[in-house]
Amino acid sequence: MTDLWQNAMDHAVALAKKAGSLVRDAVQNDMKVMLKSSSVDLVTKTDQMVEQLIIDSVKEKFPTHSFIGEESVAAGEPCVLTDNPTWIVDPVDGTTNFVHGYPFVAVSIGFAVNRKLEFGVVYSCIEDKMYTARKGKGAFCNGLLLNVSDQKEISQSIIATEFGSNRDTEVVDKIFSSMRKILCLPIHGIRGVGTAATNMCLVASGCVEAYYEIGIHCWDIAAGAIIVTEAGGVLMDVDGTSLYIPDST
Ligand code: LIP
Repeated sequence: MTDLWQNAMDHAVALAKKAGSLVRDAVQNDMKVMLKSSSVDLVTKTDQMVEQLIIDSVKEKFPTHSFIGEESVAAGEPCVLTDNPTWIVDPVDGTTNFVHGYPFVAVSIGFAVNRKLEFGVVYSCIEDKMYTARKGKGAFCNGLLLNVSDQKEISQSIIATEFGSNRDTEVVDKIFSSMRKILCLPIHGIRGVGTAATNMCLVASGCVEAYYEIGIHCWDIAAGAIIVTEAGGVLMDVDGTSLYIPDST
């Protein structure tokens, strides 16, 4: 049986590579930093240009497909996941890192059909690490098979999280109180590379036992989600129920 979506996945990998090289070239040069929801929620011309490049290419090759992109939604496009084949894209995941030249920036491309993820591509473009996963066919980093950690003891674990872009003191207090509770379990350590997609790929790689973040969006996690599950991991909402990507739109 021909793999219906392999052609789309191959195109996603090629797009991620092309977008990643544009991001690498622009790091620290694209200093036209704009603000979104707060003074620390940054966006640049590169975010917008990369997303438009991906949209134009997808529209040309797959004209009937739908698109959810971080910057399109920020510009007022609807963020609704339907049964239609849908590309869920964060063009520059880790924009703050990008602006500062902090070397973890990812192009994240998820793809869903009938609201189920079919493949995910996360290109950590400064590291030149291409993470990919196709439903039922495993997860890979530069072609090498990925498996999540087999560590069963949280006290022997590293947990990843991020601080997000909300600086309301009550939100910050909640973030730190959660981190304090987890750190004092105890655990070996808390890490975060500044991009949700890359944090999820580190879980899939087995070097981080878990990643959590409150207030994340579907474009941040769609590609990473299938990379984690294809590496043997699980997705969970804060109440312990399984995470359903459309709920995070
Ligand atoms: C980022 C996420 C990160 C979160 C940041 C930001 P962006 O995505 O990857 O996990 O903590 O606030 O949302 O905005 O760089 O694409």
